[in-house]
Amino acid sequence: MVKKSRSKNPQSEIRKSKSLVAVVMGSKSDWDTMRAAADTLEQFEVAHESHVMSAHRSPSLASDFAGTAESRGVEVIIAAAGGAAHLAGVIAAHTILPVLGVPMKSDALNGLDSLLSTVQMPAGIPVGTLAIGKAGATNAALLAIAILANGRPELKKKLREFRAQQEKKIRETKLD
Ligand code: RP5
Repeated sequence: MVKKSRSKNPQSEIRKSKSLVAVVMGSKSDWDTMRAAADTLEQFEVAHESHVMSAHRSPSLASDFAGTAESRGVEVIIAAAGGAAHLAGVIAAHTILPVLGVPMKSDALNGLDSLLSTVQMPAGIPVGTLAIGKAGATNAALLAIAILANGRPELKKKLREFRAQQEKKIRETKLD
């Protein structure tokens, strides 16, 4: 396990001791990038957990994890991998939870291999694929939060505030 993160406020439903979002990645080498997803979830105080598991190197760990995630209270899974990036697809094959895939930037093909491996799922087993690298990691977390926000007004409010802050920054940007 890379990191287990819990929320600070026990009052709220989204901050129960259970993780609502699981972030999984094929290798510890993905963590530098995937930290952006965990940090974003932390910023929104969404209970989450992060683990390393591989579709190729530890296939039974990946399938066991995905097969039990729903019963443990997880509502969205973010899965990141690079190269022949099958992790998100394998996870999605073992659960009906929404799975968001993040292609890692690879040495050989700059992440194009990861992108195509993650995005080109056959009809019937969906993986919502985000951008390559850190932007994808951040956006996977934001999308997970948007999914959770359906039925959680306090999260919806935070998302609106986040968007408003972004817009304010752009509006206030001055060039030399
Ligand atoms: C994938 O292979 C991982 O997701 C990682 O992006 C890539 C390289 O892994 P390491 O060789 O760095 O462990 O499974």
